[in-house]
Amino acid sequence: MRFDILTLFPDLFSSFLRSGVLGRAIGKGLVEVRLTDIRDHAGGPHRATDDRPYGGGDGMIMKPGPLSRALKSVERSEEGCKVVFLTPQGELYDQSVAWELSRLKQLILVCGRYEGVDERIRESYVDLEISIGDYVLSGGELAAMVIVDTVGRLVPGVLGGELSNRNDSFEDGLLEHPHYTRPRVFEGKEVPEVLLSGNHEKIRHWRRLQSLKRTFERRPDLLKKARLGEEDKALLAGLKEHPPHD
Ligand code: 9D3
Repeated sequence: MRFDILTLFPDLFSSFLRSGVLGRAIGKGLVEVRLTDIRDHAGGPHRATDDRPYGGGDGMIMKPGPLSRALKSVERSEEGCKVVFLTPQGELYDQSVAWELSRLKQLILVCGRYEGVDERIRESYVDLEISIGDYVLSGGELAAMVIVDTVGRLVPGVLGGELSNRNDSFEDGLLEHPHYTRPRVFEGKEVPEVLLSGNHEKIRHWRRLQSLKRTFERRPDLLKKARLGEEDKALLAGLKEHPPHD
């Protein structure tokens, strides 16, 4: 899968793209990321990429010319290519959107800066607008990293030896159970007995109950969409009957 990122701050991406799961996927050629510096497509002696808003008001707007030239410079795959604009006004991003995007061959991610982008760019070039959440970023770059990270790990082969997506938190819509590693006693706190029992059926059951408990307590909104089996529903009914208070 290929990502093309259009940005005024390409340097923000370098360590991100070299690190961890994604860095390895790029090294293996499973994921390709190309950066386009929008300023390289700016004209005039000052290479301006922003200008004042028609109608007046505070803040600056990204000029359409440099952005459209940057977009036209990107080599496009014949099929399975979408232009995504990162904006606070976009569709709220979640794991199901990540799965949909992972079916594409190429994503062109447009990062805005300043107060916004000339509306005609959205009308003429943008297929999809995405927001990563209800908080204010300084620009689209962090959102683009979120998209590349989340979609990149869904590309077949990227999560080779690591945890598979099936077992990943959120793939069944629940929060994860608690995790423990050595030592068995840390600052006076013991690892739960059941995890040392060697009884894998009991461990599986305990972990599932912890997952349901945590989701019930912290993110009850997730339970509506979660993929629950009959055993889960029974455990959940028990939790609702006797709410946990530890
Ligand atoms: C002053 C009015 N602001 C609207 C809340 C304007 C504005 C704020 C922040 C315009 C652009 C931005 C920069 N944000 C993004 O480019 C962005 C973003 C975000 O701020 N939150 C969540 N998702 C995203 S995706 C891109």
